[in-house]
Amino acid sequence: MYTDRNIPGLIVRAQSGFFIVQTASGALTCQLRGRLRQGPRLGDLAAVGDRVQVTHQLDGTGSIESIEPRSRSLVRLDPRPKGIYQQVILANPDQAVFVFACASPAPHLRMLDRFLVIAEKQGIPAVIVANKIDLVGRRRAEEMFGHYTPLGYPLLYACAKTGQGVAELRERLAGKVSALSGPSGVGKSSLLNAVQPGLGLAVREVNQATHKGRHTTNVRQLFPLEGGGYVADTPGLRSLALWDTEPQELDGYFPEIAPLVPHCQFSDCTHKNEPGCAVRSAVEAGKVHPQRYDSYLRLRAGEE
Ligand SMILES: Nc1nc2c(ncn2[C@@H]2O[C@H](COP(=O)(O)OP(=O)(O)OP(=O)(O)O)[C@@H](O)[C@H]2O)c(=O)[nH]1
Ligand SMILES: [Mg+2]
Ligand SMILES: [Zn+2]
Repeated sequence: MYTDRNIPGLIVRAQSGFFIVQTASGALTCQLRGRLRQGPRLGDLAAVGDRVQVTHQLDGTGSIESIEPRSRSLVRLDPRPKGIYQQVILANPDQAVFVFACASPAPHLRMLDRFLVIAEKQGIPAVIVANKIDLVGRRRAEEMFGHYTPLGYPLLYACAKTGQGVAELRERLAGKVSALSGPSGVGKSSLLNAVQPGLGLAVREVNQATHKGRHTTNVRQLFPLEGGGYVADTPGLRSLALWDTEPQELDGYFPEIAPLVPHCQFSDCTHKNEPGCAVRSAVEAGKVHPQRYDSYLRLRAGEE
């Protein structure tokens, strides 16, 4: 039915300039209104997760007339000839679920720490999933990931093969817009298929496991969940953006470090070598995990 009224919708899929917008009366394939596309830009104008206003066109497609400002977003920086392009992985996420495997591939916890800092900076609540516990056992998994629980991040131990932790993940996702992120091959798609068998997401074949760095999941898409809400199965976020972050600002993005900083002897303490550093004392006393402290120092030094 043709109307020239603006109707609200949610972008659930984006590919090559075409957007699928979910509205109360169904899904509509849309393009951006021409005037929105004008001018130079160094970031996605519209992305999955954006709330938009669309109009119906006579040919049965839709046109995106306006895009609501984003409350927050997961962004990947993509260096291009004209500058660094901000690629929006997911706009307006309610939460980020960071999936890592206990083994195969071995957990890259410095990457997890980096993701957590990005989530803190963007104000996105984070959940951690330790998948493939069948490969190491629960005890070993807890040795690897257990220190994240006291930091306030919900931590789920899961196995997409046996279904362990899947019900809890399903509950965590219900009613929210979530991004599932993590390195390639950790089992993000497998877990989502277990959460909702109808999804049928592509999972890497065992004999393709040697194709390192190649992602099985590529399209940016939000999948509706039976329990309400949506989930995006995003490709691994190796280069998730952490830009414009001042070194001191990092203090606030480590929940266990932030409350210690006022107790350092020097107000400009870098928590490295200064006398009277409350952060170092806490590391020495076993109250701050040495790996987290190491991640902190590396991020502070501007390392990837
Ligand atoms: N042993 C074991 N293997 C798993 C588990 N979950 C997933 N796998 C296997 O791990 C491999 C990668 O799984 P995917 O679900 O494709 O991983 P992904 O995180 O979606 O990977 P990308 O899409 O490339 O980012 C597949 O061979 C899965 O069968 C698990 O809990 N235990
Ligand atoms: Mg995948
Ligand atoms: Zn200090």
